[in-house]
Formats: sequence, C-alpha cells, structure tokens
Amino acid sequence: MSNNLNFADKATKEMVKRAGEQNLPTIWNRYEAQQPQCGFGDLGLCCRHCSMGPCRIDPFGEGPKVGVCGATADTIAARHIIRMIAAGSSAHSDHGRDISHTLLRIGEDPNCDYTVKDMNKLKAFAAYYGLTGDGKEMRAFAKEVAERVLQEFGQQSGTLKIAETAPPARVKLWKELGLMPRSIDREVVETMHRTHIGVDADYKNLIKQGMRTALADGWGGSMIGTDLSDAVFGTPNPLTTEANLGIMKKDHVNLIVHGHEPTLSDIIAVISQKKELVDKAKAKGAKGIQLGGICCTANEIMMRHGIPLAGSYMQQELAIQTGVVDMMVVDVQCIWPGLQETAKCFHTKLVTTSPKAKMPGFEHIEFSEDRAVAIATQIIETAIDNFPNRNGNQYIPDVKEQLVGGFSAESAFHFLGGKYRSTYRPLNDAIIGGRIRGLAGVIGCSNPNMEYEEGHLTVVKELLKNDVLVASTGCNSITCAKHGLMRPEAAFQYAGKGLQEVCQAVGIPPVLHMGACLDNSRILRVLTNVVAEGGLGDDISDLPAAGAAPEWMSEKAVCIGFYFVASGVYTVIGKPLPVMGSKALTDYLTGDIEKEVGGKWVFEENHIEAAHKMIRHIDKKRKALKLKPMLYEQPFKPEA
Ligand code: NFS
Ligand code: SF4
Repeated sequence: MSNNLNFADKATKEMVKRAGEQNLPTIWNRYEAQQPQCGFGDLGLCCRHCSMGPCRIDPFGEGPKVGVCGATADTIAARHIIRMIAAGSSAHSDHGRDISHTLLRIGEDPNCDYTVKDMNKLKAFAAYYGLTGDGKEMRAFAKEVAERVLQEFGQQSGTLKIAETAPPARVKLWKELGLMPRSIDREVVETMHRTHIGVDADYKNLIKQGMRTALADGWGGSMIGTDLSDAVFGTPNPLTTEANLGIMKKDHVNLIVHGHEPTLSDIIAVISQKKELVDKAKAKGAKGIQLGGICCTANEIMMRHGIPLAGSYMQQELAIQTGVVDMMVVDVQCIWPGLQETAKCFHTKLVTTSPKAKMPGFEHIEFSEDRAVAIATQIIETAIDNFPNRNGNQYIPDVKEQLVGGFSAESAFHFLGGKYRSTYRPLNDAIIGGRIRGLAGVIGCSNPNMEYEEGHLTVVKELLKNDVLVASTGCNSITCAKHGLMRPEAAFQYAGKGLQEVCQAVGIPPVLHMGACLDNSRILRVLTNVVAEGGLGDDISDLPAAGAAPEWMSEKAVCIGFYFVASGVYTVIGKPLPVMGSKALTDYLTGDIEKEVGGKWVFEENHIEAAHKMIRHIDKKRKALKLKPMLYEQPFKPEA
C-alpha cells in the first residue's frame, strides 16, 4: 500500500492520515485487504458464463489452454471485455432513458415540477429527428420529441438517428463496417446473447459487437442524456465556483449529493436556499444550508448551478469522516456500499433514492418525479433535522480551490468564438496556425491501484505545457478543479505560450470542464464541430486529437474508451484493459483495430510517456494535414 499513499491533494492526505489514527475504514484499506488480487481475472482469463466452469486459462505453465467448452484465451477475454462494455453502455443509457421519460412527463403532466429550460437546445435536438415544433406549444413539443427519442432505445428496424450526426465520413465508415448501432437496448441484449455459452467465439467478431454497443452509448444513450438534460435543466454556461472538502462549513447544514442522475439533485439545488428551508436550518442552530457534490452528480449541478464540488470518487467516505455531513443523498452509480461502515462512526444519514439502488445501512426515501419538489423538500428537511445530532468529532480540512466550469459544446466555443460568436473558426485557426498543438480529452475515474490523482495531473500538465487544449469530464474534472488547473490564470502557470495566448484572448482556463462522464458526448460533439468547421480533415480520425483515462476503474470507462476508439480517437489508459492474457486480442486492440476504425487503445502506465504518446499522435496528424509548424518552441520534441 505504501506507494499508493502519496497524495498530491492536501485535503485527502490529511483525512487519510486522520482515518489511520482513528481507525476509520478507507478504500485504500479495503484495497489492501484484497491483495493479492486474482491474476487470472486481471488478465481476462477467467470465465463464469456457465456452470461447467468457472474456467481459467493458464497463461504461462502447463495448465489448460481452453475452458471446459473449448473456449480459448482470446474468446474468454473478448467475451469478458464486451460484457463490461454492455454494463457501461447500460448504465449511461438507462440514465439517458430516464431523462427522456422526464421530458415525456413534462409533455404529459401539466403539474410537472420540471419544465423545458432551454427551448433552443430542445429544438436543435429535435432537428436531428426532423421535428421542428412549429405551431406546437412547449408541452406538446416535449411529448413529441420524447416519444420519438424513446424509439431509439427499442426500435426494431433501422439504426440510431442521432448517430447520423457524426461527421459524414464517419457515418459512412460505420455503415460499411456494420458498426451503426441499431437500437440502444438491442445492442446490449445482443452482446449478452453473444457472450452466453456457445455463441460467438471469434474475438474480432465479439469486439465488433462491443464497439457497436459502445457507439449505442456514446452516440446514443449518453448523447440523448446530455442533450435532453441541457434542454430540461439548462445548457451550462461558464461560471465560477470552488472544489474540495474545504467547501463544507462547520456552522451550516451540509448536504452532499452523490451519484449521477441530476433529476433529484437539480431540484435540491434549486430549492435548497428557499427562505422556509433556511429558516428551518436556523431554528436548529445552523447558519444556513451548504450543498456540495461528489462524483458526477456533483458535476451535473456544478455545471448548471455553480454548486461546489466537495470531492471526487475517491473522497466519498473522507467527506463523511469530516463529521459535518448531515446527510449524503445518493442516486445511482459509483456509490460504495462500504460508506455505511464509515457512517456508523458519525451522525451522517445515508439516503438512497433510486428504486434501482438500495444499500444496506442506508435509509431509503424513494424519489419519484411526480412529487419531485415534495420529496426534495423532505430530504432537505431530514438533513436539517440531523444537524443537532453531530457528535463532536469534526474536522474540515482547510483546502479548496477556485474553478471556472460549465463548458458545453455550444458555450465553450461560443466563448472561444469571441466576436465571431458561436463558431469553431477561431479554435480551428488556432490549431492550424500552430498556437494550439491539438486537442485532448482527459477523463475518468480514480482507482486505489495507483497513486491518487498523480496520473490525471501528470498527463494534463504535460499536455498543457505542450500547447494541447484539454477538455475534461467526470472525476478528472474534479481533480483538475481541486488542483487549480481550471482557474483562468492556470494558463500562465501551466500552458505553453501558444495555448496561453488563446486562453488569454478568450478568457478560458486551459482545461475545460465539460461535465459528467455522460457528457463525454459533448467531446464527441466538439470533435464533430471541429471537423465541420473545416481545414482539419474530413473525419474525427484526421484530427490532431487524443484521449486519455489515466486512472480508470469503471465499466462505463471501458465503454467510453471503446466508443472513442470506434469514433477514430487514439485512446490511452493508465492500467491495461483486462485482456492481456490474450496476445491476439491485445495486439488487435492496440494495433490493427486502427486500420479499421482509425482509433486504437494504448496501455501506458508511465504518465509522462502517456502524454508523450498522445502528443506524438497529435504531431502525426498535424503532419498528415500538412499544418504549419508550431508557432513557439515546444518542450516535447519527438524523435524524428
Ligand atoms: Ni465516470 Fe462519474 Fe467518477 Fe469514474 Fe464514477 S463518478 S461516470 S465512472 S468514478 S469518472
Ligand atoms: Fe468454462 Fe466455457 Fe462455461 Fe466459460 S462458457 S465457464 S469457458 S465452459
């Protein structure tokens, strides 16, 4: 464990030290207790898909090279990885479906607590389906769009309409390769079917289905989720707020929202400062109500309401260990059932709200959209009632940082457009003219199997130094925010001269917070807009761009990586996918797959080298596009 317990983040360092002294559980302890972890699983060489097994393949010795059914390492590893994709695609897409149902409710229920906040966004989205909304009032239009988009989840013929909004060359390629997703649910179901005992055993054929399932997420479920969230809750615009555990206040009721779907948390954000509620908090001896977020629910309500980010994935139990969290309310995804062990030592109330996610030791207050405001009020009141129960063991690390967040595919470059407004021209010109070397999406989780945040920070800083503009989502965003990389001044500290000039001219930080993991679809949209603006090739795979998830852990991250690869993006991860037990599959994913889809996987555990590989790829694309040399001297010069 020793080398994993270095923390760049002072707040985390203090809290983990304290946890050690007070014998409080942490993710790092539980990780340590699991060592050594199963090598077969790590290499993708175990299969439990039927009860003739479990089977495992011996990668080195004289042990079996096939399972009971005769499945080889290639088959077993490929089946396993595409089941991970199916799970990730399901998580995002079920979220997208829920948001579509929220829109449907707006359309059908005149007393609905939600409304369409951004009609322009809804119209732009509806246009993908040829719907104009002409002559329709808001509710009728919302219903029409919701009913149409819900077909994308279960239609029995055709392919996803929204996936056709990718660059035309990309859509053509997907059609030729048979990668166009047919319907979101269908791709997931077919992946489950093909990985059942005795169905698909051809690793390339399995990966092809995996990519189609991933595309059904990126260019389907996630994109629908992002676009409709913008329509219902508002498209984000740049705003200033703060990040890290220090955002909590000792003399306030601290309510932490955690998870992913904003339907409940957005309402909590809207009503939490209502006078009646604040008065109630005061009557209990608090000065007010402080909201904060963990994980992507945090990103969602930060983006739209400026609610501060309390911490990233790895800080969820540390937040409770401050002793000042009066309630942590969760929805779905990335929530540790182990939180209850920490909560037992404090007064913190843990509350689950989704019928899909109940947890032992959590109180369940079921959320229902038909009573959204009433339930959100009940939740806030329950948190307030718990304020007097604090038991004295309180400590808030005095650590927080400012950030500018709230960039969408529209606002980021609307902003970048400056006087041109709403155009990607200045961005493209900055790339073409050699001020910006390229674009990078750096995203994803953190993982106790490596030094917390070191991967994110090293990769991002190395890219900035070399004039690569970074778009960020998920927990990478929270890390970048906590470490000051999202302050406008950050460009002067971290960026190369060309990127500095661009950031200064338009007043943006060099790392753009584009939202939750679901909002990686915004990055797909940015890349599509850059292609459409012209001068940088015809397809996403022509762009000087690359992606990275230095500390990934979730199945969603696997799915995201696959949809980026299948969209033509060079994608680097810090820990290999669990496929290394199959040489053929590993070679394919990190090699030949690029010849088919234009993107590929790169496994690189050295974070500086990860950034350098991305930059080499960016340079290769710049060269192919015959772009001018960079305007200013670059610190990293790849060998010729
Ligand atoms: Ni993404 Fe967001 Fe964080 Fe990873 Fe989990 S919160 S959806 S999965 S851990 S980045
Ligand atoms: Fe073993 Fe084949 Fe069954 Fe998997 S599907 S558990 S490899 S027999």
